[in-house]
Amino acid sequence: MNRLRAFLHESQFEAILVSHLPNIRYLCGFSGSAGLLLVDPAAATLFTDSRYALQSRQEVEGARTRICARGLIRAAGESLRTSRGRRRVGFSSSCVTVAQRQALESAAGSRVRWVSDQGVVEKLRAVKDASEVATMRQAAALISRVLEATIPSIRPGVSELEVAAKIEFEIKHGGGSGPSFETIVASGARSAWAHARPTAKRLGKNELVVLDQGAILRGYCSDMTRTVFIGRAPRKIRHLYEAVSEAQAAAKSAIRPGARAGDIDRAARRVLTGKGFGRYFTHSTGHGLGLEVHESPRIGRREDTELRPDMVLTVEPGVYLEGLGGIRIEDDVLVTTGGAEDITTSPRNLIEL
Ligand SMILES: [Mn+2]
Repeated sequence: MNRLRAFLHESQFEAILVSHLPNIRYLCGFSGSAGLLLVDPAAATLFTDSRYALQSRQEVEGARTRICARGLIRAAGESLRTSRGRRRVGFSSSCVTVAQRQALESAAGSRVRWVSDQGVVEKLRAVKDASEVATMRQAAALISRVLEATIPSIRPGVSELEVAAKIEFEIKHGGGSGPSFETIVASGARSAWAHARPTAKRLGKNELVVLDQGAILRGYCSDMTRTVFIGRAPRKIRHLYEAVSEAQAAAKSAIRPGARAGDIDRAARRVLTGKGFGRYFTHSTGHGLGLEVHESPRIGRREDTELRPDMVLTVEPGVYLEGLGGIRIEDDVLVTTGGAEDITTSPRNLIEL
């Protein structure tokens, strides 16, 4: 909140209306599903509804709470009405719909000028504090244990959905509040779909299986992918796996404070391109991780965000060949003063089952 107020001052905003729920949680601790947080230099007000009267009393710090009976946008907007002068108020242009913007304008009146907040809270969130880093280490350790507990259930005849159910059971059994995204279990030719949903398809012998899973622990996400082979992997699969593994190692060793996000992506891409597999690497190398499973910074080709200590990123190159299948290896990495540290710990070699 203090860092946000410094931004208000520098950017000459009189207030900022925070509407993205993870940003609200980050700033004042509120984890409910309906809220708007108005922050000005002197005070902060959380607008929520009666379902959250008790919860907000327990969770909210650094803001007062207003329980609204007739709509949060209306209450927040009306609180900004002013009879003289103009007020410059920041809002999140990437999270507010056209209809919400119109409702805000009509509640706040024509003297309020709505200006994009430039994603300021997302930028603040990219660098984690010590307690966030500690929680993220635990979320990463949890998903590593979940995979270990799941490996024995990965065998021919078991469906992708059954494996996904086992993963999600283990997440909650291990103390996580749930998966941080829809668990991916994709086998055989389906593993070439980078973002496949698990289906009733049964795992078969001599198939690749991509397992991409994440846990939420006390609000913070982990995200880890491993690829296994059911049977003894043929030479071509081993060769592809080694290439992805080398690309991942190259990306990790490019991570250091001051490096640009695009440098990390290019390090991974260079390895795969050098081996002739560049065109099968169809997504970016990774993304920031925290209260959301995808957050700032993106680790893509054209991203120039400078990496800083205590950012947490995924590093997840992959190759996807139609008919043959896909291979992806993903870890969560903490940017340190000297480079990068893996916080997901499952073995990275090709597991043959
Ligand atoms: Mn990921």
